[in-house]
Amino acid sequence: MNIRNIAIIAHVDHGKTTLVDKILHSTNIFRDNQETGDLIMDNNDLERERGITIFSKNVSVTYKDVKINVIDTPGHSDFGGEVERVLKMADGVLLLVDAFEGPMPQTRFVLQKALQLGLKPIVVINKVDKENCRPDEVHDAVFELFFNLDATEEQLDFPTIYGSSKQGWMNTSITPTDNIVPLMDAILEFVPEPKINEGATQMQITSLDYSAFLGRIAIGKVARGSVKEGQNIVMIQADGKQVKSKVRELYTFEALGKKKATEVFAGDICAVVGLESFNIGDTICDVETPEALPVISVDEPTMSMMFSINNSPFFGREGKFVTSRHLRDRLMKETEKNLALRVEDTDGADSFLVFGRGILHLGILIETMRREGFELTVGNPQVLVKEIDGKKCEPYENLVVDVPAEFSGKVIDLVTQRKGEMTIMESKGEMQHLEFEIPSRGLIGLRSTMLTGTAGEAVMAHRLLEYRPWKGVIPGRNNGVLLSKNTEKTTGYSIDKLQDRGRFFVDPGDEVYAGQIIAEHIKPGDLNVNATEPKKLTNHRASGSDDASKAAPKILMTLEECMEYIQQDECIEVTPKSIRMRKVILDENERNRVSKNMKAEAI
Ligand SMILES: Nc1nc2c(ncn2[C@@H]2O[C@H](COP(=O)(O)OP(=O)(O)OP(=O)(O)O)[C@@H](O)[C@H]2O)c(=O)[nH]1
Ligand SMILES: [Mg+2]
Repeated sequence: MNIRNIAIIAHVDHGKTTLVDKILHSTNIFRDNQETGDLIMDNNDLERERGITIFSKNVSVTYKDVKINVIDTPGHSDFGGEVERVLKMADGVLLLVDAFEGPMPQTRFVLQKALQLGLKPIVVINKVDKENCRPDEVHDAVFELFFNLDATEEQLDFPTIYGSSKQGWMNTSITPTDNIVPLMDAILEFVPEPKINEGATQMQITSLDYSAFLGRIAIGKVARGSVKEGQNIVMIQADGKQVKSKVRELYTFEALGKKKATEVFAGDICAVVGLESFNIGDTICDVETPEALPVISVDEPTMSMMFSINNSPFFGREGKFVTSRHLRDRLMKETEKNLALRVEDTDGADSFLVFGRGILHLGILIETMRREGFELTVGNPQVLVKEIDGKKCEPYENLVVDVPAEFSGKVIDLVTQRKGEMTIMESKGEMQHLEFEIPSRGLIGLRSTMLTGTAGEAVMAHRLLEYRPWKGVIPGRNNGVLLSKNTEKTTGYSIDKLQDRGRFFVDPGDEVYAGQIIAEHIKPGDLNVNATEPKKLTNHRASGSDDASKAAPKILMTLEECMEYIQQDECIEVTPKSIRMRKVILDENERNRVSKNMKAEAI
């Protein structure tokens, strides 16, 4: 059978998953009575809630008797390494670009990877239904990007399709149609058939899947020969070590699922069950002639966070898994499938240092763990500093901000305070397009300040550039916090009294403990407050006013917002039901003593 293998790549939110959904629908893979919601591809709970793709996924459709394996990839930069790996299964890519936003930092990254692999992209200018979109300008910008990334003559001669994945149409011009046929035809025309190499079995594992029944499943494209059910094979690992194993079961991708196969030939993508302890990048080989494919580089972590057991006074109230043993086992298990993650033991038996690719990457792990019933404490995220040529270096990122012109001064101000330097400023429709180079440290906590500073109008994206020399002190959070003096239920009476001191993170009636961060101070400096005072009884009857109702609603912060909010001496208590920010040292006197000592040492 004729095969095409394509990966869909783009910046976050440019419409990849929506397009894959439309491809599935248009090829009629659903039975008439089958219920099909939107974004069937983002099928994991967290993906649905956040509306983003976290894991790349394989599906397959048949169009004009050709089997098309489609790989949907995540667009968020924290998962860029995943895209790079799965591109190894593709013989062509659809590069989606939002017809308004144009190329963004992650567009550049994924395109660069595709070009380096010698793939010839089909450019899809998506979302041309959007008001104010600028498909022609965006097309020019994409061409320029290809050019800047040293595309070959052939790659520069890319075909372009315009359309709206949301409305379900694609065309070779911006004139709407009622189907995606022009795109499907372009795939058949421009994506080369996979190379069919005859010879002994060779297949590199580029991705993995889990099944409660089958265990870990290895996914990759058969590069040479074929893989057979029951075949004895050798896996060659990155360090050259060879491990014998056996293909227990074999599957190819069909529609949204997998179909059992007895033999899969070079060029097709398949899933292998039964391999013990494989790693991404291992080559599955014939036993007689084991030959490895080039090693896949796994992305280095850029950020670390301390994970410890929960030691707050509310320990054990809400979670099932609370011991350091639970925590360690869970983290170690995660490293089996979460490639960019690294876990190190520390001097303390209850704490582990976890390294990841960014706030979202680590945040999703923590969120997954709390849903499984874990309680834990996490510290503030730290970027990884490296010594290069004897110099202390830190990661730098390319930051892109699109904002209405009236706010651009404010944005430049905020970024420069955090040691960012502007490299580009141009207008894009009615928006101002700003680009900066900024230490990753400076980005932590920037999003919320930026949104507050621009009335929620700023759209920002960033992507790792490289390590550069350490840029010196970057100011942390401006405001201090209000800390609870005692462990009790807060009262509407006291919160009401404290309203002009800070903006609260808790509601009247919430239980808090001493040392918990219950509000943001309106000024710099921390304040210990009593938020649990009951209303004084007087001889007068209450006038019917309820103090609780006067308090402003609490500020709701997501886990990742909390991660960006806390400072060095603070941490977050995470349980299945609650996320609380607190001081590492809960006792007020102890805290004061330590901070005095620290100040003394600094002098
Ligand atoms: N107006 C318009 N909106 C679209 C179009 N395609 C997708 N969207 C919307 O854009 C948002 C993101 O779409 P997704 O398909 O999830 O984007 P994605 O590229 O898969 O995003 P990640 O997987 O997170 O990188 C959703 O709200 C879609 O409804 C389009 O053609 N026009
Ligand atoms: Mg997606």
